[in-house]
Amino acid sequence: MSKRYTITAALPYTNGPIHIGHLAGVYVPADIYARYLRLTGNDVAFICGSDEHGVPITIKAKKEGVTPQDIVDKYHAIIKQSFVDFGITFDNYSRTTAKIHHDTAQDFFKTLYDNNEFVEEVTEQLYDAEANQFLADRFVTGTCPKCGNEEAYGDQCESCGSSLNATDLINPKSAITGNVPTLKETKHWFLPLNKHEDFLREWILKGHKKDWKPNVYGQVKSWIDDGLRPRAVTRDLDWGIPVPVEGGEGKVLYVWFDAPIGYISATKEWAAREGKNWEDYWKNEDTKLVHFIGKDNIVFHCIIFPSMLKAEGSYILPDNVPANEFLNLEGQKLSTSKNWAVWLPDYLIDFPNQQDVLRYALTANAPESKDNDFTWKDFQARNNNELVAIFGNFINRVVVLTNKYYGGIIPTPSEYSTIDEETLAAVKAYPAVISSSIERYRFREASQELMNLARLGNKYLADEEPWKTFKTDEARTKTVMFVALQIASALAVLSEPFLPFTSTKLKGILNSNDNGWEDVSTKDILIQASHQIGKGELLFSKIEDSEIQIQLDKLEASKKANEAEKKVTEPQKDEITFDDFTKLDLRVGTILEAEKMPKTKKLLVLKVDTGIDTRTIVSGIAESFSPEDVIGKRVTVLVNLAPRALRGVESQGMILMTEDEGGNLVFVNPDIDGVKNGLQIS
Ligand code: B3M
Ligand code: ZN
Repeated sequence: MSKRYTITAALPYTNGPIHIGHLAGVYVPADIYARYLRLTGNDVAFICGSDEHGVPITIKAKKEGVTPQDIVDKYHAIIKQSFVDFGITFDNYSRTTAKIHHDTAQDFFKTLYDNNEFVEEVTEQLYDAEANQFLADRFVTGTCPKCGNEEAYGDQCESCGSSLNATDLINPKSAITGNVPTLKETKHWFLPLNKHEDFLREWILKGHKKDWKPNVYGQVKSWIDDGLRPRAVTRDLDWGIPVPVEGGEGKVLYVWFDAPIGYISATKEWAAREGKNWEDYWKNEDTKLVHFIGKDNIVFHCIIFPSMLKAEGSYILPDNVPANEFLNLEGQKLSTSKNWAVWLPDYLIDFPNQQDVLRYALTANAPESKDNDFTWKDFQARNNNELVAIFGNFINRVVVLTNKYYGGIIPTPSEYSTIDEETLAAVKAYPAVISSSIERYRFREASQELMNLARLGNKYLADEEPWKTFKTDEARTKTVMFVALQIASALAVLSEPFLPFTSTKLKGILNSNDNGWEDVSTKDILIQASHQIGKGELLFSKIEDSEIQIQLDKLEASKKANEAEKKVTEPQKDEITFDDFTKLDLRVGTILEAEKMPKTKKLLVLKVDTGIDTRTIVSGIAESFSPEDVIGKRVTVLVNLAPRALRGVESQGMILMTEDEGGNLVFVNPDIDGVKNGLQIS
């Protein structure tokens, strides 16, 4: 029986592209769920949009010397397009700078204000006198009072997920100037969460939400048990939605007050476009509201937003909030600021038309109950050992043999054998098996069940060996190929939520697109005898080590850049006199010969023409340069350094070197062509 669903996916901040952590945590599972619900005949509103307010955007704008609007316009377009290219099927992807959102958020605030749902209070807030700026949210960092994380923000600790007031932070520091903030009085409107504690306890803890994932239920329970406090829902900022009441001048709505309302405004925008009634999706008790988010957003979607909806009084509440944990990358936390990420736009360029490979790898390895790690090796293995070797291999054999034996015309089967009956019965069970996993938000499990169906197909062919019986038993071969084509047709349907691009390709190859999800379990025949299928194409191609190495090299370069960035500039050494300096005899020279010092990793033995003489100099550059690299190089030589014996070789001087951003050694080069060796540098 068809039901109505409003599915929301966390609104990404528009201060950078989408990366694999966002995809694994939120957008791929949400898209699998939305596709599945549509496939099974439900009325779905799949809603998202850009979260364009908030401090991170103003910090980035300041850093780049542009306006916040420039930043959000840039990244809204990049993010929106990358979702389309990756096959994330939002019914509407809106943005919170849209007028419909400003109006919706201000109306929402005004309703709560008029109903006295806020506490209006003048309190002392953190202030940075030098920046002339109140410090809230990411404008201030400090130690989390709950878990001791020293990089907690003014509104939230990403380590333990706690929502904080800036004044809770221990040893707060301004993110603008680094100064220690002072306190300054200012008026804000507070949502008294403590007033909603009984409702939240009743709604969530009194058994209603036992079907929420343990990681979500556990976090929410601990917050409620710790006692809820009023939360400021306005800010002294100039980027955001103006507070629409008397005394709100110069103040904006707190980004986490306005952003969740973005789900509502985006639904309104979509409903108006589609001629639907948006209230069916937000105010009808028959509608199931599901929020897909990462674990750092649990408090906002399970405590704050439901309290807002409850206080407003006319909205439904979320049925489930299946938050995922975090995805790490090659054993390290994903980080936008450190460029330690796999960015979706880059992936789409590096792996063209391989969206499904990443969708599958991220789903099969999703951080559904605990943080998990993405490695390029696992990505390669999922592709080569499962998508190519199991799913693709089965389809390829079925299509090639049908074309080879019957010119692509599906043969008429004879009587089924027991194994045929059992195999077809097993196929019919898969829609329910996969549905059960999806409906419990277990997408990893669901994706493996899909792969099991492909395994079933491979086993059937391997056991029945039509390539052998073709010569001896025509009738049997036709039956086996007919059954195998039913399995292929089932895969074309059931793969759609997980591998949408592959499903479309496979339906094209089979020249069949008229089976629905339920048909796989109810129809005896999914694809008819005498039906003409296509020639076929490889659904997946092997990913070579060299392609993975390119990605690993990219990450290595990021790591080096981060190390270089972290590299503090050495403080100046003790002062010397001019006389001291004149003691240094620096000359232009040329490296004539070079060889590795035996049994050492770092040393090259060089023959250097200093213009005075040709001398031996031992230099610790072998890890950055091969001997061939340096022969003929013009160098700066300190020639009057006392000779030193290194591994039995006397080194008579020093070649001047430094390090580049990536931490690689570079020559301090006299970049003056034609300068004779021996000329002094002073
Ligand atoms: N913009 C995403 C984040 O915290 C945040 C989600 C808003 S959903 C209403 O990374
Ligand atoms: Zn914490």
